[in-house]
Amino acid sequence: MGSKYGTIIMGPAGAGKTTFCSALIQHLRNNKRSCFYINLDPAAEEFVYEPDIDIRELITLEDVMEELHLGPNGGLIYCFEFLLENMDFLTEPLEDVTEEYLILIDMPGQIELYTHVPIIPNLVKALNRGSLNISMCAAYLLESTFIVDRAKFFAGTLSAMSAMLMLELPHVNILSKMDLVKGQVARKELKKYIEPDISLLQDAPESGLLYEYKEGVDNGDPTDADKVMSGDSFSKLNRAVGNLIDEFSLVSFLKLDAQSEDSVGAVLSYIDDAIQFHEAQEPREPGDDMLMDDDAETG
Ligand SMILES: Nc1nc2c(ncn2[C@@H]2O[C@H](COP(=O)(O)OP(=O)(O)O)[C@@H](O)[C@H]2O)c(=O)[nH]1
Ligand SMILES: [Mg+2]
Repeated sequence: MGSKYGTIIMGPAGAGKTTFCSALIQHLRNNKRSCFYINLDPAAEEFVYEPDIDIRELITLEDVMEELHLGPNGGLIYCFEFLLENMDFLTEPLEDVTEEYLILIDMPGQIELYTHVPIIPNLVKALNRGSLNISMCAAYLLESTFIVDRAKFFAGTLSAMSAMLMLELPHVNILSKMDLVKGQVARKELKKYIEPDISLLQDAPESGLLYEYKEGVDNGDPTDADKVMSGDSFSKLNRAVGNLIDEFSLVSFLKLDAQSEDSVGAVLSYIDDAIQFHEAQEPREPGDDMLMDDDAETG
């Protein structure tokens, strides 16, 4: 059983990770809970709440790209390899963080980091080693506007699943920016995305998953494309992907609107459950925070 608690917040660029962190910090403050905020995005720009640890004080993507002539993806991988070689930067300040804190780790969005290289698993292992022993869960954000494009949504779901399998941590999937699709998607339709329904991949004429000839653009050779996109093998592939997601029925989503206190609180309660945060807290009486009155019974 760990004595420190945290969550690592992942997902593609622009999914709303940093906004979610800010909303969580605000919510934790409102509920008199402590938080330890770590930024691991070496290209991050601005923060509403100053991070307690900031990778940019160790290394920035800008410097790496300039000095090593690397592109943004290679540069990011370099930053993380550098962090892994200098883990004291992260682990030393964490030694003093106590069990009442929720440690939030705000990650960059490059998808390669989650699906291709074992950098995040190594990072997570380093945070679990020895005296740190952080009980951690992964929160994977996907933005809800993806559901207008089913292919995009399922690609996102697969990347969430890939992160889930690589990390072997309790995992919470989150559909962010729900305010943007509110009123645009029927509840019944939305449910198919919250618990991904493979029929979405099968009867999807408007989804871009079936080939459609468009006037006035270069469609390539329509007979070839037709064969591939509406052919047997393409729908077989779709079915196989759908079944894969279905079999790992672990992929379902919580809905998040970062502007809504209730919504943030609801997602937080799933995270708390996943890391068993409340079980570990000292049992408290309602008056514990007040100074002990001389007359009070101390039992
Ligand atoms: N409408 C809406 N916009 C959001 C929400 N969360 C984030 N955003 C916007 O999405 C953009 C990217 O958010 P950010 O938190 O920086 O994403 P990150 O790259 O995953 O850290 C910003 O312009 C945010 O203001 C939300 O719940 N609703
Ligand atoms: Mg961010």
